[in-house]
Amino acid sequence: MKIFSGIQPTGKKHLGNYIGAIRQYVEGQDEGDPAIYCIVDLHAITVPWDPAVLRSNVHDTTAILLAAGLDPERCILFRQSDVREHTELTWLLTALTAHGDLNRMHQFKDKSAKQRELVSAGLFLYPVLQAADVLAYKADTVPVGEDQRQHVELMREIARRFNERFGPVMVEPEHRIPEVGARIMDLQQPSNKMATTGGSEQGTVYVLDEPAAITKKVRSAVTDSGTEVTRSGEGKEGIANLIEILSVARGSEMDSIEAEFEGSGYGDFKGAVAEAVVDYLAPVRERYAELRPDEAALEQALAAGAEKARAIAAETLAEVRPAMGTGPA
Ligand code: AQP
Repeated sequence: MKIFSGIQPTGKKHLGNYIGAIRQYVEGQDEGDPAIYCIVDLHAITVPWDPAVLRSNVHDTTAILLAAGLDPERCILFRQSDVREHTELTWLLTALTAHGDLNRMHQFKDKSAKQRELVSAGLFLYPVLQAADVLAYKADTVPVGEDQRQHVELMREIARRFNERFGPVMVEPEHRIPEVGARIMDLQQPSNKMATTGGSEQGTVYVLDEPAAITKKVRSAVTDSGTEVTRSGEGKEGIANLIEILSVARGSEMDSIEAEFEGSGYGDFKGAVAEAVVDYLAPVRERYAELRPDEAALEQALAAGAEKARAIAAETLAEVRPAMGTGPA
């Protein structure tokens, strides 16, 4: 099975990114043949950015992924802009993508509504670049959080359209969305997903947060006026989110967590969640501190990954160009 997933170099990755995506990447590296993970710096320039910060954020994200357990010997980890085939394939795929479909993408609607200055054409084409990322490797599995479901559906549609028109070159990828933790919510606004943009600082747990900060954020999470640690019932979004987080952090079933905290009140429960999240993220934070200073080593890992990635993507493009009639026959 070929696995592909991309992650934005937004520097401060949060618990939602970790539980929804990074955790799956680590698990996928022994299953994937190969497992390919891409730091998508070209996606990051679809909203306002600072060039120096972007470069530094790529290093931050690389170090977080390595600290979380990605091993460049067991997966392919690279920077998107190092493999030019992604941009070429994006343009070729725009010819097969309906403008109306891109207009319907929730992420475009949300992010364009928030832009104060320029709504870039890149933001509109974001899902096509994402389709090119995945289709260039003929990946069959795409581990992502729930928010990316619609984009994976679109890349399947683009792959089908390509194959109908030009022959069976593309593989239609399937998303892999985790059963628990696919949509971690903001701790202060539990009806919104935890997010890099638009979330609340206090409601967002960062992978690199110090234990005291994590504890404070979890302890002040918005819940409800009740006392029951249960996922069912009106207004239980906050508690349900904490149950889900605890379930992943501890590796235990959500039902057994509800049973364990029956009748114990929210204080004890939040204390347990805080402790579990601190323990869950501590090894990553510690390893990150060791890895992040050596930028030459991070660049070396990315360059080696890009070479392996390029070899695969180049083969796909060598099939795509003649099929579409671009370049020499
Ligand atoms: N709240 C979440 N719960 C579970 N999974 C999530 N993901 C994002 N938010 C949650 C998953 O993380 C992966 C990487 O996302 P990205 O590359 O889009 O990174 P980002 O832009 O920094 O993450 P956000 O929070 O989604 O930022 P916004 O909304 O500001 O763009 C993806 O697989 C995603 O599903």
